Amino acid sequence: MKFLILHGPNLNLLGVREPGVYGSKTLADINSSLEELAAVLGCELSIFQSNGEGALVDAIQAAALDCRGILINPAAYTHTSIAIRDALSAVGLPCVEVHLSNIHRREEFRHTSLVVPIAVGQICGFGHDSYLLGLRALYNHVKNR
Ligand code: CA2
Repeated sequence: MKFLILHGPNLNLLGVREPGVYGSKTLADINSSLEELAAVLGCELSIFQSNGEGALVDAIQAAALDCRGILINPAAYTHTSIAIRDALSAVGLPCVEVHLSNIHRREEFRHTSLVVPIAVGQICGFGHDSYLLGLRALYNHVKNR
């Protein structure tokens, strides 16, 4: 069972810039924790980060070939991207949206997600644990359906 892990724009800067907002863990640290959890669960991951909307759409489309679900932190595209939402909707794979921060207690423009209406669910506010909780939730959802 393989899952696509997608990180959106600027998440490559995690741990490098603004550690006060998003924590000191790097994206590589988060990816290692996800790989460790995947080994425990017995699933495989394909991990991709891009700052480009089109590249994220391409990765979502390609996931239809060999993945059973998508774990995505669309970052700022959460609040703006109809293209990412349409791609997720088109491939029809179960999708879990995650965020490091609690987007609902931040600026009003972060309260809306264009992705969550077509996702299985959303996990936010737990720092890098949001990703681990999200992977467990996605795995359980796919296994039990
Ligand atoms: O809390 C999250 O995970 C977000 O998806 C992070 C996005 C933000 O636009 C969303 O509203 C919530 C921003 C990611 C930017 O990451 C940075 C990391 C280090 C330094 C600067 C930006």
